[in-house]
Amino acid sequence: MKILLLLLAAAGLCWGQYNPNTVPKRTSIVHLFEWRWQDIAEECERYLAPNGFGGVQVSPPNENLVITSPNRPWWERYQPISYKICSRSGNEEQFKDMVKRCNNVGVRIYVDAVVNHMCGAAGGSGTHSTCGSYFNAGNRDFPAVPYSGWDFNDGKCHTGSGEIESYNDIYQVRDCRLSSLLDLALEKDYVRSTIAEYMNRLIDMGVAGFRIDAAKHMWPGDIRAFLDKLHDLNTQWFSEGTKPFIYQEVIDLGGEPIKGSEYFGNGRVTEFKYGAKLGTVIRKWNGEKMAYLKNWGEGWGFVPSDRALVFVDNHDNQRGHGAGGASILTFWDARLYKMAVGFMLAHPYGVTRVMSSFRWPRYFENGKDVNDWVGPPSNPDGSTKSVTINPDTTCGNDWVCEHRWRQIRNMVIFRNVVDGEPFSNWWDNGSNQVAFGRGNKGFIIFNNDDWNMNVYVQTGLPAGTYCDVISGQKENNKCTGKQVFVSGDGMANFQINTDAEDPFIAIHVDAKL
Ligand code: QV4
Ligand code: CA
Repeated sequence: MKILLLLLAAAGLCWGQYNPNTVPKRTSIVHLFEWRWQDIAEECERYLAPNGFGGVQVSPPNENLVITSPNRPWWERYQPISYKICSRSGNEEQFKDMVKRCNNVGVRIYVDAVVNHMCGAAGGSGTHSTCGSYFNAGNRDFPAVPYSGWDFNDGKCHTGSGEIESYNDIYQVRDCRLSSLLDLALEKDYVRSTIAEYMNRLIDMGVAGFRIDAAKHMWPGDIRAFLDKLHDLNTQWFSEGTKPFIYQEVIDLGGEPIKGSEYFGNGRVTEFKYGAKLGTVIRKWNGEKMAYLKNWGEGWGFVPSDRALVFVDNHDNQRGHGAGGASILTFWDARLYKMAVGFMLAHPYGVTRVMSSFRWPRYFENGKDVNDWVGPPSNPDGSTKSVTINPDTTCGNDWVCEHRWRQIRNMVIFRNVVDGEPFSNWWDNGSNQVAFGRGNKGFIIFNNDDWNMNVYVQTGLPAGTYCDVISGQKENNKCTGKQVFVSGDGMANFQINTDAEDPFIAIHVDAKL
């Protein structure tokens, strides 16, 4: 009996942490990188809810170091000074208002939790922080938390520099400094409790889960320890006993001793192989072809689907930070990017996250983007510019808004329509023309070959006329783009020229005339 109860408790504890806590039939998350809380609140109401987005990953909301050299880089937000909700995205009132308004229209908020470290060792001392809290990095003094010298790993790290010098040494990776960032002593109950208190304040406001930044640099058991202290989600929007969704940033491309699987007990992990491999395939590098995607997912050595959080690019590797390398596709390669995102959203593997970026003056010198640091569109006083919406529904002020691109938005809807349906009716030409369906609800076909495609394939869909949701969509019972005719036996003809603007077609039962 005791064992049974323990098992039930364990199962109960585990379940919630893998589930994004989205409302039914809303399956994707969008990362509104560096957006202001006010803009996110409006986006939830005017765009995300009406188009079936499940939730938003927001940039770190806590107080951070203000860096002026270079001038206000995006990465200053990964250098915490305190856990006050106070950043370039807005203050605590604005954050609360966003969480409430998004939840009220069924869009969840996930917070990027930076809890492995505080600011860099050379962060100086003073009040140059986003809320003006005093700190002294040299003395390890962060009175606004408060943390002091005892709360850092200086004594525990055994490298000469105090930095992580080798990713082959699991002790260095966890106990030494990542890029000089002051490493918190997470084995201390005080530190664990302080982190849990910060996360609980956010949970009580209504957030639905967390991205755990730099999870690889924390012991899985230490993460577990602060997760065990977390409240259940706010019952104003979630049913009683709901645990926060947890996805941990562990970059495991293979070849290092630390594996993503060590973190499964806490929640999902980011599967970085996904975007790196998909980019390689769609770029046709290293002899890869789309035909090889037939067993995409675990068949490619990825973590189990129910443990994966996946994306084509993220805020790091879209600009050469983090991992993935040159194969990563981004909005800068729009045509290939839309194919990759389309493939991801059609495929059943993992919880999917769509990236939404800002444009920056990308400039390569010797293969490196020297402007990889440039922060969000901002005003002369350093404040972040608002996201303006153009008459054609795209965004202004240098916000890229990939999530508003018709092809991507319509594939987010596709994923909702086919939710729970099996991967089916795979077809390929042995090269880069491939197709697959999701049960009898949806079907997608790609031509990434250098020649035109004209094929009859089995879609698995009921007979009828369908609107392609890539070239257009269904509006007033008409198609604004291409039409596809599915005959009584489920077969359909698809023609995609190699120079098509978007060389793929997707149809689903909600876009049937
Ligand atoms: C540098 C040197 C130090 C030196 C110091 C002196 O590296 O050795 O002592 O200057 O001043 C920035 C700078 C970096 C600087 C550091 C400290 O780029 O040059 O140190 O600040 O001042 C983001 C950026 C980092 C940035 C960091 C903090 O990507 O460039 O560092 O924010 O501002 C690994 C990890 C993975 C990580 C990934 C980038 O396993 O966890 O690297 N990804 C996450 C986030 C990422 C963030 C962090 C982790 C850190 O997604 O955005 O790093 O929170 O793969
Ligand atoms: Ca650490």
